Amino acid sequence: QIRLNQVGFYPNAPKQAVVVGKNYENFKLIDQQTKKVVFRGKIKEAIKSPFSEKYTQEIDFSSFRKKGKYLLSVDKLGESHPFEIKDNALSSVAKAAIKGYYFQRVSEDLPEKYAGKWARKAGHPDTSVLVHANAVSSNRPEGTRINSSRGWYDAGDYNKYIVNSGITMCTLLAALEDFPKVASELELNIPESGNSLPDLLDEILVNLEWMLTMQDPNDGGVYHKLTNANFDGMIMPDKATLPRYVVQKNTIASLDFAAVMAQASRILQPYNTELSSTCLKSAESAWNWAKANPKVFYRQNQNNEKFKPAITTGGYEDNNDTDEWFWASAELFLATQKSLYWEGIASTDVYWLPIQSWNSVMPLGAFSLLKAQKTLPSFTTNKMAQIRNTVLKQADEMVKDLDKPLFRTVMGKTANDFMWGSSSHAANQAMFLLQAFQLNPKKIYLEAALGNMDYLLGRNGIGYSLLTGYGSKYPMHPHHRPSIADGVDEPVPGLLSGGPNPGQQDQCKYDSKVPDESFSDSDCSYASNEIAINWNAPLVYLTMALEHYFH
Ligand code: 9MR
Repeated sequence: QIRLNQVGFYPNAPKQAVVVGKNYENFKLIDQQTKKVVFRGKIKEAIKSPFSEKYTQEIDFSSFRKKGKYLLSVDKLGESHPFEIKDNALSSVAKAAIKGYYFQRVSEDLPEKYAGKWARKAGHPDTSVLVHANAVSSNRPEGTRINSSRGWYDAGDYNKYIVNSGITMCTLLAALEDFPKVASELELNIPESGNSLPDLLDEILVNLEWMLTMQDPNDGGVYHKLTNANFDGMIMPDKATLPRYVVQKNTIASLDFAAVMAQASRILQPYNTELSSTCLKSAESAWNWAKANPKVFYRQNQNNEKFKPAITTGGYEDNNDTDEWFWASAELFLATQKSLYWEGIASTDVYWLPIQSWNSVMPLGAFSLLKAQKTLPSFTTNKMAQIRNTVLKQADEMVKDLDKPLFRTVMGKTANDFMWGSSSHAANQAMFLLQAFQLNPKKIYLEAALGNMDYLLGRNGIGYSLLTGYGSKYPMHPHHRPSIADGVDEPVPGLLSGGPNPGQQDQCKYDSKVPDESFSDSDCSYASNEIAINWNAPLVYLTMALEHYFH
């Protein structure tokens, strides 16, 4: 009943825990080794949940800064999970969250040397992928096969989706750009470790290479996904050998691709000029395709009425392309300084920004523009002021009344925070706050971001650390095919579970319908306990940021 970050606290940062219940009065901090009480304090007054009959009370031991291994003890209740106070308190989490991508690699063996007991054979060579009937073009008639090898599996399934790779790659590239020193210090023990590039970049390149193959070289259009017709069973990747297809080129996929490639061309410049210019060319031709083919949306069911075989895997359908135009415009403008790309920014109102997600990418463009604002020409000044004010105004709104929410976190102020992939929402809120912090270093933005990290590692309504392998209690049965089929008890480590989702869009047994508790640690629960590349990415950004600011 004592909910707290089960991994670690930085000596110089806030330290909070939350007790579920009311009427508790005192807490003690106990040194795990000596069993001595090293700190005592009063527990704060109870707060009633807006979602249920639950009460919570806050414990604050921020002023205790001595490094060591501890647990909290609450009179009449018991002890918490153990945790550490130490420097680089979250570097193990940062490494694991990036290494999670290594475990998602397609088309290559994961030998024991890098993968430990989760070693496995390569799955899905993807060297002979069919162009689906809904994706044919004059240069690639039906039956054409293309090489579209490598990349990462999207999630618990074995398909590869451009739209979702979009936000994922952008977020990881931003982490590399914003925290290069942290990146250079994180050694992941992947096959490329020890080459001249940071391991994070090596890992990013695996998926970048794949993404480049998803563009039709003839016209620049980008396929929506590389997929089976139907989801594979719960088998290991090398046993999954059904035919693979690339499906319909469309505007959203092309713009997401254009944005990532433009951003990559900018960030890769100092590392690999040749790849950087390839990326820029690909970005501009994808943009040109989108200009010539506006409002071509991916509609799986409509396609299935006309084309065979029917495709029933993840849809990633998005009806609104305004944000993708904004994002691609921003990245192409930053990469080329061509004023034609500014038009997409100038013509868009940015008086409000959602928290970024796979289908809501305007913030991604805003974040990149803001970072570059000092170098931008004067005609951008008014618009940039608007974007900056919006980010700061919303960050202020997010951190308001932080002593009121149940777990004293930005995450969970409202029931709407608990959607499919709610963990990524918590991490993305934190990333949003960190952009505000970079604009105006108000402590509260950074501390609120840390609060959401604590949420992810255990200070939450379910008492789980949501990262597999990290903390004392974490999901043991994520909806993740290799974790299910590999015969190893422990799930593949470093994967962020989706988290509480009262939508419960699967057929699993849940113990609660309450928004912040609606979670099922069972592998059938793709709606609350799947993992996904776009969920790990903001966790990577967040942990790298915290390592940067608190070390
Ligand atoms: O993350 C996606 C979530 O926002 C959607 O509500 C959900 C249903 O369409 O799909 C999620 O994405 C899944 C994708 O379609 C297929 N691979 C697994 C993804 C995570 O569950």
